[in-house]
Amino acid sequence: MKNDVITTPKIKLEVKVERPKLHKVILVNDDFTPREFVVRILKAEFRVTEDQAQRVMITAHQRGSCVVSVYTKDVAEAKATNATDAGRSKGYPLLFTTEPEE
Ligand code: TYC
Repeated sequence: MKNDVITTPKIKLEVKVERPKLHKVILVNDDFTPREFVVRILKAEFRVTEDQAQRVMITAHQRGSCVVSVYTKDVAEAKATNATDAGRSKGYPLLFTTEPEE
């Protein structure tokens, strides 16, 4: 007993928290959806100003697609679906897709 050594266990707990990966919502150009309708949907679903909506719409129109915004996966997918459905309900082929950020 007299030679017993009492040691304190050295246990280090490391907690790693990773930020959830953000997902881009992308507006895809088409030849049929009216420009004003695209702008209206951008403003309603993505809460952007008239100016920002115009710029995103024109960029997609000229380059084929444009990133609208980034959100967590669930929010990005829900917004892309809602915005695409809004076009579909009017008979337009308007399309919003999502993809993870690098
Ligand atoms: N290209 C369409 C037109 O000329 C307008 C448009 C812009 C449609 C962007 C979709 O993602 C889009 N009426």
